[in-house]
Amino acid sequence: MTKLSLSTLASASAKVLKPAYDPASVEIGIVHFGPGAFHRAHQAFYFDALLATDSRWGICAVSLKSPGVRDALGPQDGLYVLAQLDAETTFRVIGSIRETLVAPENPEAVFARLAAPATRVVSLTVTEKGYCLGGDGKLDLANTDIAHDLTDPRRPDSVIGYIVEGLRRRREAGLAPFTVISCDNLADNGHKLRDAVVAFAGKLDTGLADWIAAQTAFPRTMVDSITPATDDALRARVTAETGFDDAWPIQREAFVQWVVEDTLPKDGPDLASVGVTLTNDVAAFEGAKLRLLNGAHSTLAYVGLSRGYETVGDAMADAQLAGFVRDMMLEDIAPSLSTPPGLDIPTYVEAILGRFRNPEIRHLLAQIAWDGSKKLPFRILETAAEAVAADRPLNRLAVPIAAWIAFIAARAKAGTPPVDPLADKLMGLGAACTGGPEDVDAFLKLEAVFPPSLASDAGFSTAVKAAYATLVQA
Ligand code: CS2
Repeated sequence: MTKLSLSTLASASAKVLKPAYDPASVEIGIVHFGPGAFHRAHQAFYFDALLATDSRWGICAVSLKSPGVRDALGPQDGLYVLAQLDAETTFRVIGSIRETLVAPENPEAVFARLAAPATRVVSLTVTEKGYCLGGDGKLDLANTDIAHDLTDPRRPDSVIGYIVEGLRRRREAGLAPFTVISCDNLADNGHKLRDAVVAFAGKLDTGLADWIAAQTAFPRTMVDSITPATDDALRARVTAETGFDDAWPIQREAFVQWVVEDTLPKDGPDLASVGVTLTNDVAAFEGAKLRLLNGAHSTLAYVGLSRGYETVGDAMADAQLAGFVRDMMLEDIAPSLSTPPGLDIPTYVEAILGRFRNPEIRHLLAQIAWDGSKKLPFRILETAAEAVAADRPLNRLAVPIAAWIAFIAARAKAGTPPVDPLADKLMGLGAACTGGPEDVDAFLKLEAVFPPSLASDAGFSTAVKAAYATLVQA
């Protein structure tokens, strides 16, 4: 079997799509933090397409913690296979990642890239928790990584610390700032990131903070493509179909979407030419996707796991659960949305449900259940808060919240902590659960998750308690 690399690329079987450019001759114009599966399935795919016409947009992929990506992709010259799963699956070698760095091993190499004149864009997929925000959506100065980075800004742990030091060096060198593109599922991701970066910089140097606030664009984005984690079945299939031994192939559904606020620099990457939607109304797209798709996903995850299902497909095969999720989307979430131009919500909802049923995809509910304390606020709680304000019913929206509490309680009882930045705290709360309404009261006190105004709303807590009682009995 052939190890995938630049020198073996030409031997790929004819059905494998290959980069339409010479990966060895591209320039690095993008620094990306968090090169996990989603980045490699999504942004790296778009930049791979763009490189066919503009060689300035190779990616330097920076891992903030683990060397896993560098160790896998380094020996294969950054190449990997992307499987796009549909009735007909396509296999494509992605060549846009031209360098892989592990930040803690060599922060200076990261700073050198950030401060290089050719670097015009810094993008991020660091998940919700990577932004180090508190329950109020602002930079959490008590976060351990942030507290560390403020005392040792030349050896940061957080992505915020890297961005600020990178911008500081550019300012010092008389260079324009880079554009910072958040690609995580956070409501209002660009503004939240800008505010966090400016707040951090302000603690070190107010002149720098002012310069960043005045000169740096942080476009808001919506990203979408269902990307199940790599599993052995994918590895075997990639080997069989492509003939390559690839240390870390990636899979996703064929559907892919990227909506970016139209504030990219004029001579920056021409994302529109590769199918990215540039608009001044990202909020509408983002709200629809985050609340409908991700809200439904988290609901399927927590309710589905409590019913013993393993994958999104299994949960969708439960007609009662699939019907519940559709009703929730159409009746409870849709009224909270400002509709993006040209988007028909019922059609969008059916398309999402169809994607969840894609028989080619095995998407583990356990993967979606990760980091619930950071995901639920954007996916469900903002919708619930708006429902409270507008006096709309809460009974269905309360179900994913109750199911999350029941999920944490079950994990605590089993002694298996959830993957969640609040895991310790959640294990304590879960262990104390008795199955009664006081469990809900205890969880609603978590200010990092539930805004006090929502937690103290009697209608909201009553609805969550009613949903919890039903789940616990079931
Ligand atoms: C999922 C998302 O893991 C999760 O929490 O809801 O990753 C989802 O698959 C993507 O946002 C789809 O674009």
